Amino acid sequence: MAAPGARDDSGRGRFITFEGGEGSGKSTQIKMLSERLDGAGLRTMMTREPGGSAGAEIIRHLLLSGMGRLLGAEAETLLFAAARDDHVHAVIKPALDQGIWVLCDRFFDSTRAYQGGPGKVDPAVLNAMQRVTIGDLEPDLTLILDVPVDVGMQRAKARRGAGVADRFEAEDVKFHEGLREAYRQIAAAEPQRCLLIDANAPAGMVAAKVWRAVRDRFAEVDVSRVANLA
Ligand code: Z5A
Repeated sequence: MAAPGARDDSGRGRFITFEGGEGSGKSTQIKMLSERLDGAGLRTMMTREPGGSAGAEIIRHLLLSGMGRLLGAEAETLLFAAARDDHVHAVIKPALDQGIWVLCDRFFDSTRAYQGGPGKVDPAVLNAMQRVTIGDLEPDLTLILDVPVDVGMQRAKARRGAGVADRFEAEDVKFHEGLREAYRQIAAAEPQRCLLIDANAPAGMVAAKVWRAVRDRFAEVDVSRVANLA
């Protein structure tokens, strides 16, 4: 994990994860950050969980269909862990080793928030799975996008249109309130790694906060190369 403002000359890429509830705007912000980092001359890769590798994308399909839920909370959590194991070993670690900055839409904090929060899976089980799947790989920075539940659900509903809600979108307001609280607790417990960002604002304003956080954290980001974006 990077200390604020620290420079890493090892040649390894940085690992930045985005977290938040439904409709918090993670995918939108990852794209905007990726463009800025590319403009600063850094090589970036966008990826997501569950999924991001061939094996994990198959498991994603199962999970979002609701199949995992039928197996029970622990077994569903194991499916997320299996997907993460493949993603970490096949995609994330090799990219970081090549000096690529990996921007990941959800990572282990999603398991902590969804399965450990309203899902009520025992933290000891989550810790054990985390040890097996990611070992000592920790994000250098985790940006948690915070929006009121009704705002997030409204955004997701508008995007979905006439489509059917997936496994997690279909959960009730109480579930999503519990999730928001779980993310707030994660941010409070790990202030060195995590930053809670108020994402209830136009995308451009949120992107400016994200960019500031990334610049403040990583001395390798050369803002002088990014026209109009410093
Ligand atoms: N899950 C889990 O339980 N355990 C785990 O370990 C992991 C995941 C890894 C994956 O869903 C589900 O798996 C997820 C948690 C669970 N469940 N949920 N819900 P997914 O990958 O299909 O979707 P998601 O990760 O939840 O993404 P999302 O919430 O649906 O979207 P988002 O990436 O946060 O937001 P977006 O796509 O950027 O924006 C959503 C819409 O809002 C879109 O139309 C945008 O144009 C609009 N938007 C974005 N930003 C703004 C602002 N600032 N203002 C207004 N409108 C905006």
